[in-house]
Amino acid sequence: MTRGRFISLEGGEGAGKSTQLRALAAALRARGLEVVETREPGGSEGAEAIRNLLLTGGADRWSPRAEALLFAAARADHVERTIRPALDRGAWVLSDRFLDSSRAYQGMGELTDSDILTLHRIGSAGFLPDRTLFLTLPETEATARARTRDGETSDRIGGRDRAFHQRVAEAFSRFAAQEAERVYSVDASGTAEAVTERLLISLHDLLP
Ligand code: Z5A
Repeated sequence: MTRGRFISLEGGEGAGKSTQLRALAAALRARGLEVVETREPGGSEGAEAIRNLLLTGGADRWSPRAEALLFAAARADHVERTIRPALDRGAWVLSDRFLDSSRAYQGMGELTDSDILTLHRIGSAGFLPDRTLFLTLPETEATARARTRDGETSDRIGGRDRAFHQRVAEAFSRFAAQEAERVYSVDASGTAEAVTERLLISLHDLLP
């Protein structure tokens, strides 16, 4: 039995990750692969309960340290209960966000990138995706897409200011530059079909 592949989709709010995750899953299934679609925070029973704690409530509900630990705890459960078992039976796992989101959102303030990687080593034995697809979209376009869907409402973290989201985007770009063997930047502009084609090209060498 060949082990499956683990692919994460990353990017800012409104970039089209959820849309592309569904489209990519359909394209991979059409090639005869078993595909598990999952997300973070969440993706297992325990992690979905933690998601609710993380994304609801006031802006200061959690301290930065408590927030980072909750994301790491949710990820540990997700990896153990959902991702590893699926990979072991040969399935491909597509996750809407994973570790790089914690590095970009929680690892550039009170905590550093190295702190987040340490939490990940403790929580999930440093487990990494086979490939991370970073969807890039100009901020104005991403905001317009998110607004079309949500109006003016956003979750606890999505509601942070523009400068915060700019730093997140810069962090993702840095990961793509520094970890080019794993993190691929993919242009998320244009039609959903065109973006899916680009994503498939970025997975070309991994496809059976
Ligand atoms: N977070 C964190 O801080 N640390 C962590 O470790 C993790 C997460 C794992 C999760 O929010 C929040 O948690 C997130 C980061 C933080 N907060 N922020 N920011 P979420 O899971 O609820 O949502 P999200 O991950 O931020 O994504 P999103 O807002 O759902 O956006 P998306 O998935 O990238 O986009 P979409 O839903 O696919 O598309 C948005 C709209 O655009 C929708 O109406 C689509 O129909 C439309 N769309 C999609 N593609 C196109 C194209 N090509 N053209 C035109 N319109 C399109």
